[in-house]
Amino acid sequence: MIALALLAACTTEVPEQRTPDAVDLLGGSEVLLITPAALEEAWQPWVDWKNARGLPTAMITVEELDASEQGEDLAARIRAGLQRYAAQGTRFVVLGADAPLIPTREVSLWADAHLDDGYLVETFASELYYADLDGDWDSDGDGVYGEPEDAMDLMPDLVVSRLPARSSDQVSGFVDKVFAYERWPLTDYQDRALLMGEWAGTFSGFDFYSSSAQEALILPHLPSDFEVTRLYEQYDQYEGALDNTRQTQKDAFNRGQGFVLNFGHGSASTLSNLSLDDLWQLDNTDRPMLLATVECFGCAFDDPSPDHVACEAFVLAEGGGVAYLGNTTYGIGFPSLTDFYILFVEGLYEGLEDGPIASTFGEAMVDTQRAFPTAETLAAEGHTDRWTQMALVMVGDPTVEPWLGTPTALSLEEDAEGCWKVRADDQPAEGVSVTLYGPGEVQWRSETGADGVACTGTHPQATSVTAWRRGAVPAERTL
Ligand SMILES: [Ca+2]
Ligand SMILES: [Ca+2]
Ligand SMILES: [Ca+2]
Repeated sequence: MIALALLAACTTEVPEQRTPDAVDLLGGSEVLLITPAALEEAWQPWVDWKNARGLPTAMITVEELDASEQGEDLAARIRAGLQRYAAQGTRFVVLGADAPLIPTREVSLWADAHLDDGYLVETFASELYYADLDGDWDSDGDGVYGEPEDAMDLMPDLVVSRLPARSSDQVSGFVDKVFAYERWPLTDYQDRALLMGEWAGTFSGFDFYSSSAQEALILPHLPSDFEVTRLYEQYDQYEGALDNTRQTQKDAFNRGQGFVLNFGHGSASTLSNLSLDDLWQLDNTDRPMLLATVECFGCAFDDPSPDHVACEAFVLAEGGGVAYLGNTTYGIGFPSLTDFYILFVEGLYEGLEDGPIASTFGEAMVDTQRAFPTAETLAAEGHTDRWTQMALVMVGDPTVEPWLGTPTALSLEEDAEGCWKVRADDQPAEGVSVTLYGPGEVQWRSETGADGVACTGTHPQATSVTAWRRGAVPAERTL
């Protein structure tokens, strides 16, 4: 079933002077969730919530795309469907299951990563296949995708993330965690950040520690009022930093953090010093996190072993987080990923190149993928930018909005008939999106003016009204 969320085209009850407030969302959904039919029911509360809070979200099954699209295999048919949806306005895609329930596209690549013992050569899963919709990823038809002689531009056209779930229980647990992040959040942890650093490698005879990059290149971009925990191997060189151990990492994760950035080594079965068991047992259930890392293989979600890999445990555990950005293969920490993450963090908290701050975690990733390489470095065989672009992967919910500080709380009450009054800290709240939703479709969405009032008209079918604004705990009423 495709649950397309479309606004009713007209309504007579909206006072005339209010109609320009209404946001025109006709023409398609902004978010497309692709799921195996077996997980569709578990995903429905997530789809309902995103629509209710004003983000038009549609769901389609893998089986439907398989039957309706053309292509050499299932991955190609899914990509053909994405090209069609993108043309209709879709910006975000969630691949709602683990591989191979939703297949991967394997690419073969080498990179000159300045190793003493040669080049990196790997075949790995690249989710960029679903995000870069231009051209043909195997234009020479030799069955090897993503080669320099194939014809894609390697610039993402969609924000793509995957929830590597294999069961309805895993999807339901994840949806609960998204609700804990953005629907009913505790408000005591959003202004915390965690930076982790360790010995990175030896370059030209010198030992290099990534704490120096965290201190000089990342820390200055974080909001000055954030409470930043710094876990470094060379902690004694930085005032206030702590030793980067399994125990200090566990403690910092269990407290809950708004944002975590790890410049360190990794594997499919570890997240820095934390084992898979540690990840499954994290108890920050009510304080879900956003995490980004340079680690090698931390998100090799296509690993065929029956165990989930580290990034999967992070998003599927009761604790952990709602989004993870990392690598499906080797991560090239220096220079490409360091360049990437300097811009990524700048985009999150200050805005890239004096532009607006990133709206969502997913857009922060894609905006940075568009900014950090050039067309020339992406096209150059063996270039580390090309590798990094194809190895980066996001798991979890790409539409979550990074918290910029402690949330305010919204309140919502009916004003005149068909109009809603929204307050934040007892003051009229401007620029709040007010959405009437249900059953199965958005009935109307409007935005509050300076008086804190938004008029939606009356829609007898609607089952909920939700007030949503970045940085605030949303307010909901059942109708
Ligand atoms: Ca090829
Ligand atoms: Ca492209
Ligand atoms: Ca997997």
